[in-house]
Amino acid sequence: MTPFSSPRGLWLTVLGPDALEALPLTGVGWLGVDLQHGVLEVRDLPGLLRVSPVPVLARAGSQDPAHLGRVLDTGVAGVIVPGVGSGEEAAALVSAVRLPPEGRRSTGLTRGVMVGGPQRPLLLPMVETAEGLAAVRDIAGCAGVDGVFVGPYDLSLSLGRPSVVDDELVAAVHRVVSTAREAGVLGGAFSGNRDLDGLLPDLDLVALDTDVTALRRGVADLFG
Ligand code: 3PY
Ligand code: MG
Repeated sequence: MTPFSSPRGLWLTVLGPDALEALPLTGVGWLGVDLQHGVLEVRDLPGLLRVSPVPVLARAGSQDPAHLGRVLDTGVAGVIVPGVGSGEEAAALVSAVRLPPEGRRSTGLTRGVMVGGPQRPLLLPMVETAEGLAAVRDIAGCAGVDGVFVGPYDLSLSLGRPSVVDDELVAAVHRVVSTAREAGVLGGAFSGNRDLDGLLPDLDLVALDTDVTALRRGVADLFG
Protein backbone atom coordinates (compact mmCIF):
# COMPACT_ATOMS: atom_id res chain seq x y z
CA MET A 1 0.00 0.00 0.00
CA THR A 2 1.40 3.33 -0.97
CA PRO A 3 2.01 5.64 2.01
CA PHE A 4 1.07 8.66 -0.13
CA SER A 5 -1.92 9.78 -2.26
CA SER A 6 -0.35 8.06 -5.27
CA PRO A 7 2.63 5.73 -5.68
CA ARG A 8 3.86 7.83 -8.61
CA GLY A 9 6.64 10.25 -7.78
CA LEU A 10 8.83 12.79 -9.56
CA TRP A 11 12.60 12.73 -8.98
CA LEU A 12 14.18 16.17 -8.57
CA THR A 13 17.81 16.54 -9.59
CA VAL A 14 18.17 20.22 -10.51
CA LEU A 15 14.99 22.22 -9.81
CA GLY A 16 14.68 24.72 -6.99
CA PRO A 17 11.54 26.00 -5.22
CA ASP A 18 10.72 28.69 -7.85
CA ALA A 19 10.50 26.12 -10.61
CA LEU A 20 8.80 23.57 -8.38
CA GLU A 21 5.93 25.86 -7.46
CA ALA A 22 5.28 26.53 -11.15
CA LEU A 23 4.90 22.83 -12.02
CA PRO A 24 1.49 21.20 -12.51
CA LEU A 25 1.85 18.44 -9.94
CA THR A 26 -1.62 16.93 -10.29
CA GLY A 27 -1.16 13.17 -10.15
CA VAL A 28 2.26 13.39 -8.51
CA GLY A 29 2.05 11.62 -5.15
CA TRP A 30 5.51 12.48 -3.84
CA LEU A 31 8.84 14.05 -4.73
CA GLY A 32 12.23 12.38 -4.45
CA VAL A 33 15.03 14.90 -4.02
CA ASP A 34 18.23 13.33 -5.31
CA LEU A 35 21.25 14.21 -3.18
CA GLN A 36 23.42 11.53 -4.78
CA HIS A 37 23.28 12.62 -8.43
CA GLY A 38 22.31 16.00 -9.87
CA VAL A 39 23.15 19.35 -8.31
CA LEU A 40 20.88 19.53 -5.25
CA GLU A 41 22.35 19.70 -1.75
CA VAL A 42 21.00 19.28 1.78
CA ARG A 43 20.67 23.08 2.01
CA ASP A 44 18.20 23.00 -0.91
CA LEU A 45 15.74 20.79 0.99
CA PRO A 46 14.06 23.41 3.24
CA GLY A 47 13.06 25.62 0.27
CA LEU A 48 11.68 22.64 -1.64
CA LEU A 49 9.81 21.42 1.45
CA ARG A 50 8.23 24.85 1.94
CA VAL A 51 6.59 24.89 -1.49
CA SER A 52 5.95 21.20 -2.13
CA PRO A 53 2.26 20.27 -2.06
CA VAL A 54 3.18 16.58 -1.65
CA PRO A 55 5.46 14.61 0.71
CA VAL A 56 9.17 14.88 -0.02
CA LEU A 57 11.56 11.94 0.28
CA ALA A 58 15.29 12.55 -0.03
CA ARG A 59 17.56 10.11 -1.82
CA ALA A 60 20.60 10.46 0.41
CA GLY A 61 24.07 11.00 -0.98
CA SER A 62 25.57 8.26 1.16
CA GLN A 63 24.99 6.00 4.16
CA ASP A 64 27.01 8.27 6.43
CA PRO A 65 25.05 8.76 9.72
CA ALA A 66 26.07 12.44 9.96
CA HIS A 67 24.77 13.10 6.43
CA LEU A 68 21.52 11.18 7.12
CA GLY A 69 21.01 13.20 10.31
CA ARG A 70 21.40 16.50 8.43
CA VAL A 71 18.94 15.34 5.77
CA LEU A 72 16.35 14.22 8.34
CA ASP A 73 16.75 17.43 10.35
CA THR A 74 15.10 19.29 7.45
CA GLY A 75 11.82 17.45 8.09
CA VAL A 76 11.68 15.23 4.98
CA ALA A 77 9.11 12.44 5.00
CA GLY A 78 11.86 9.85 4.68
CA VAL A 79 15.14 8.78 3.17
CA ILE A 80 15.97 6.47 0.28
CA VAL A 81 19.51 5.28 0.96
CA PRO A 82 21.75 4.13 -1.91
CA GLY A 83 23.78 0.94 -2.32
CA VAL A 84 22.74 -1.12 0.71
CA GLY A 85 24.43 -4.51 0.51
CA SER A 86 23.60 -6.47 3.66
CA GLY A 87 21.34 -6.81 6.68
CA GLU A 88 24.17 -5.35 8.79
CA GLU A 89 24.24 -2.23 6.64
CA ALA A 90 20.46 -1.95 6.94
CA ALA A 91 20.73 -2.27 10.73
CA ALA A 92 23.36 0.50 10.76
CA LEU A 93 20.91 2.71 8.85
CA VAL A 94 18.17 2.01 11.40
CA SER A 95 20.59 3.13 14.10
CA ALA A 96 21.43 6.32 12.14
CA VAL A 97 17.83 7.21 11.25
CA ARG A 98 15.85 6.31 14.38
CA LEU A 99 15.84 8.34 17.57
CA PRO A 100 16.63 6.56 20.87
CA PRO A 101 15.71 4.05 22.11
CA GLU A 102 15.33 2.45 18.63
CA GLY A 103 18.44 4.07 17.21
CA ARG A 104 21.14 6.63 17.89
CA ARG A 105 20.02 9.62 15.81
CA SER A 106 20.51 12.91 17.61
CA THR A 107 17.85 15.59 17.83
CA GLY A 108 18.04 19.36 18.30
CA LEU A 109 16.23 22.57 17.40
CA THR A 110 16.04 21.50 13.80
CA ARG A 111 13.71 22.70 11.05
CA GLY A 112 11.96 19.33 11.24
CA VAL A 113 11.24 19.78 14.95
CA MET A 114 10.06 23.38 14.52
CA VAL A 115 7.71 22.81 11.59
CA GLY A 116 6.44 19.44 12.76
CA GLY A 117 8.35 17.07 10.50
CA PRO A 118 7.57 13.37 10.89
CA GLN A 119 8.51 11.70 14.19
CA ARG A 120 9.29 8.52 12.34
CA PRO A 121 10.49 9.21 8.80
CA LEU A 122 10.43 6.40 6.27
CA LEU A 123 13.65 4.44 5.89
CA LEU A 124 13.96 2.89 2.44
CA PRO A 125 17.31 1.19 1.71
CA MET A 126 18.08 0.84 -2.00
CA VAL A 127 18.77 -2.57 -3.48
CA GLU A 128 20.89 -1.84 -6.53
CA THR A 129 23.84 -4.23 -6.42
CA ALA A 130 24.33 -8.00 -6.80
CA GLU A 131 25.35 -8.01 -3.14
CA GLY A 132 22.13 -6.24 -2.11
CA LEU A 133 20.06 -8.57 -4.25
CA ALA A 134 21.60 -11.62 -2.55
CA ALA A 135 20.85 -10.05 0.85
CA VAL A 136 17.39 -8.67 0.05
CA ARG A 137 15.61 -10.89 2.57
CA ASP A 138 17.87 -9.61 5.37
CA ILE A 139 17.54 -5.99 4.24
CA ALA A 140 13.75 -6.07 3.88
CA GLY A 141 13.38 -8.05 7.10
CA CYS A 142 15.58 -5.77 9.20
CA ALA A 143 13.50 -4.31 12.06
CA GLY A 144 13.09 -0.56 11.54
CA VAL A 145 13.22 -0.69 7.74
CA ASP A 146 9.98 0.49 6.07
CA GLY A 147 10.65 -0.78 2.57
CA VAL A 148 13.18 -1.44 -0.15
CA PHE A 149 13.68 0.70 -3.22
CA VAL A 150 15.24 -0.69 -6.40
CA GLY A 151 17.78 1.26 -8.44
CA PRO A 152 17.53 -0.56 -11.78
CA TYR A 153 20.37 1.34 -13.45
CA ASP A 154 23.03 0.49 -10.88
CA LEU A 155 21.55 -3.00 -10.54
CA SER A 156 21.88 -3.62 -14.28
CA LEU A 157 25.55 -2.55 -14.14
CA SER A 158 26.23 -4.68 -11.08
CA LEU A 159 24.55 -7.76 -12.61
CA GLY A 160 26.27 -7.18 -15.96
CA ARG A 161 22.94 -6.88 -17.77
CA PRO A 162 22.75 -4.78 -20.94
CA SER A 163 19.76 -2.61 -20.03
CA VAL A 164 16.99 -2.00 -17.51
CA VAL A 165 14.47 -3.78 -19.73
CA ASP A 166 16.56 -6.96 -19.88
CA ASP A 167 14.58 -10.06 -18.77
CA GLU A 168 16.97 -11.02 -15.98
CA LEU A 169 17.09 -7.50 -14.64
CA VAL A 170 13.29 -7.21 -14.65
CA ALA A 171 13.07 -10.62 -12.90
CA ALA A 172 15.48 -9.32 -10.24
CA VAL A 173 13.28 -6.24 -9.67
CA HIS A 174 10.25 -8.52 -9.24
CA ARG A 175 12.23 -10.66 -6.78
CA VAL A 176 13.11 -7.64 -4.65
CA VAL A 177 9.51 -6.41 -4.57
CA SER A 178 8.01 -9.81 -3.77
CA THR A 179 10.55 -10.22 -0.95
CA ALA A 180 9.49 -6.82 0.39
CA ARG A 181 5.84 -7.93 0.29
CA GLU A 182 6.67 -11.16 2.15
CA ALA A 183 8.47 -9.10 4.80
CA GLY A 184 5.44 -6.79 5.07
CA VAL A 185 7.32 -3.66 3.97
CA LEU A 186 7.00 -1.28 1.01
CA GLY A 187 8.37 -2.07 -2.44
CA GLY A 188 9.56 0.84 -4.56
CA ALA A 189 11.67 1.51 -7.63
CA PHE A 190 12.98 4.19 -9.94
CA SER A 191 11.92 3.79 -13.57
CA GLY A 192 13.17 6.51 -15.94
CA ASN A 193 12.17 4.42 -18.94
CA ARG A 194 8.67 4.19 -20.47
CA ASP A 195 9.32 0.60 -21.64
CA LEU A 196 10.33 -0.37 -18.11
CA ASP A 197 7.15 1.17 -16.63
CA GLY A 198 5.02 -1.62 -18.07
CA LEU A 199 7.41 -4.38 -16.97
CA LEU A 200 7.63 -3.31 -13.33
CA PRO A 201 5.67 -5.15 -10.64
CA ASP A 202 2.90 -3.40 -8.76
CA LEU A 203 4.78 -0.87 -6.62
CA ASP A 204 4.02 1.16 -3.50
CA LEU A 205 6.39 3.89 -4.71
CA VAL A 206 7.59 4.43 -8.25
CA ALA A 207 9.75 7.37 -9.27
CA LEU A 208 8.58 7.73 -12.85
CA ASP A 209 11.35 9.99 -14.04
CA THR A 210 13.52 13.03 -13.32
CA ASP A 211 12.74 16.73 -13.52
CA VAL A 212 15.27 17.05 -16.35
CA THR A 213 13.55 14.37 -18.43
CA ALA A 214 10.18 16.03 -17.80
CA LEU A 215 11.61 19.40 -18.94
CA ARG A 216 13.21 17.87 -22.01
CA ARG A 217 9.90 16.26 -22.98
CA GLY A 218 8.06 19.54 -22.47
CA VAL A 219 10.51 21.51 -24.62
CA ALA A 220 10.51 18.81 -27.31
CA ASP A 221 6.68 18.81 -27.36
CA LEU A 222 6.62 22.58 -27.78
CA PHE A 223 9.19 22.82 -30.53
CA GLY A 224 9.18 19.34 -32.02
C1 3PY B 1 19.51 3.51 -10.05
O1 3PY B 1 18.72 3.10 -10.92
O2 3PY B 1 20.61 3.01 -9.84
C2 3PY B 1 19.12 4.63 -9.23
O3 3PY B 1 19.79 4.92 -8.26
C3 3PY B 1 17.93 5.43 -9.63
O4 3PY B 1 18.14 6.78 -9.39
MG1 MG C 1 21.64 4.02 -8.19
